[in-house]
Amino acid sequence: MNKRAEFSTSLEQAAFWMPFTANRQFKKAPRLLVRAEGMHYWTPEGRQVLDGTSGLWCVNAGHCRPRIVEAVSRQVGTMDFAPTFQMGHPIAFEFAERLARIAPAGFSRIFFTNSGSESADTALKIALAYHRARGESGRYRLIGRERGYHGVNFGGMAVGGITANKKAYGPGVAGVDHIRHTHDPQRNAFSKGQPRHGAEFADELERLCALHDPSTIAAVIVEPVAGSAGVLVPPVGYLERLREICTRHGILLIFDEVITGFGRLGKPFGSQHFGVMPDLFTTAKGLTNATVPMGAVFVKNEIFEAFMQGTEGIELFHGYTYSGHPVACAAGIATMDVFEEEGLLTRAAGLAQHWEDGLHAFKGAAHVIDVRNCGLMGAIELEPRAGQPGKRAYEVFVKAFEAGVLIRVTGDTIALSPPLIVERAQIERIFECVATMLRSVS
Ligand code: PXG
Ligand code: PLP
Repeated sequence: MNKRAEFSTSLEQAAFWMPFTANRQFKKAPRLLVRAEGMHYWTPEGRQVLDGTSGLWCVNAGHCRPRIVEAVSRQVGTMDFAPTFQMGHPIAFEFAERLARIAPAGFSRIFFTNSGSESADTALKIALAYHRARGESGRYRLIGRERGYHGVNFGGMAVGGITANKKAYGPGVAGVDHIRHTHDPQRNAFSKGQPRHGAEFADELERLCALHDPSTIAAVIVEPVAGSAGVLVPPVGYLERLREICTRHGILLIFDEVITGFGRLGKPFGSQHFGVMPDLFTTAKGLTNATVPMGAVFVKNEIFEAFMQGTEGIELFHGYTYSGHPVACAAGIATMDVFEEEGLLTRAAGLAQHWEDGLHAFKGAAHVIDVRNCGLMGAIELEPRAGQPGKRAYEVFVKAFEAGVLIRVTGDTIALSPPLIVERAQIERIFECVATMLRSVS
């Protein structure tokens, strides 16, 4: 205990190289969390912090849910690990069945990974191998979208479209191109839910088909709602048009549902919310309520079947040591139990209007240049301070944390995504805190 307390006050020489963090800045003035339960975290000093971001968009059922904690403890003491290469354990099969039950019709094949990044790379590899298995190995191009985030591994980074995440790492994967993002503040600022303008941005895919020849394109990957880039909601008709172009040219459409999956938009998956079905979709985060790291790629049955032809042998040369890890599966099954019992995969639908009204009350507030929302995802975009991009929002984040509310900022956008167990009064508290902090920054 003493050791831990000491720890919190002297991090300047800490060994931990922190991810996506200004290490020197953070270690001079650390913000630490040591305990969590339900909607809250606690700091080492015992201060309670309301979680407005589900950790990192992942703790969909709230923190330290006893049922999940117990399932994990039981599994770790029963069988800590067992291989899934040429071996199996029942719990991985059971978890896949559970997932297939809540998946959209026709998606009953599931490949396990350990993160959203691994899910993205896995989905891209399945897409390439699928075409090859069907005699179309000329389909090798992968298309992403500007401002897309598909994790940090080489495949996901390549199709991703956030410049800062790519610029240090060289040319990356060959044969990758991008369509434009859908953000259009001139026409769509302060849209409630899906913006009206911009379905035609999907036509860029048609342009890339003409440029590269569609028979060279394997897959297109997009987030149904772009999360990391600041909650960019697809314009009305946009996803439908992407779907139509992909179908017409035999291109696989991959939805990255790492954030939109597991109830964030008020349906189990974003595809169901928007009524547009991909061919594969990636998940992670909410899959195990983030209790144990895990990801999963959901594959349309026809795609799986294409691999199950010909001579028997390993059909897909791909997998992780921890694909279907028993402790992660135990966490996942217990998570599905909690989701089901509490109706969490659809609970956001009942809160969405209240959420939207509260968020859009920020229109006209100091510094606010746009508000975006979808399900229980929300964004308040601030005017950047001249010559200091991101500074103003970062100050709001620090002050909100000090006042007991955890929010997330990306650039000058405040992103909000509370656990799906959130109560209306807690939603008010989050908005009130943000409003107060907005008034207090220059
Ligand atoms: N795809 C999407 C759509 C994501 O949002 C990943 C893939 C990668 O998942 P892993 O588990 O490898 O991190 C993500 C992750 C943020 C933030 O604040 C978002 C993510 C991760 C960390 C921070 O926007 N998304
Ligand atoms: N590097 C080495 C040397 C390995 O032996 C392995 C797995 O056996 C890996 C990387 C990949 O690790 P993982 O399967 O956990 O992704």
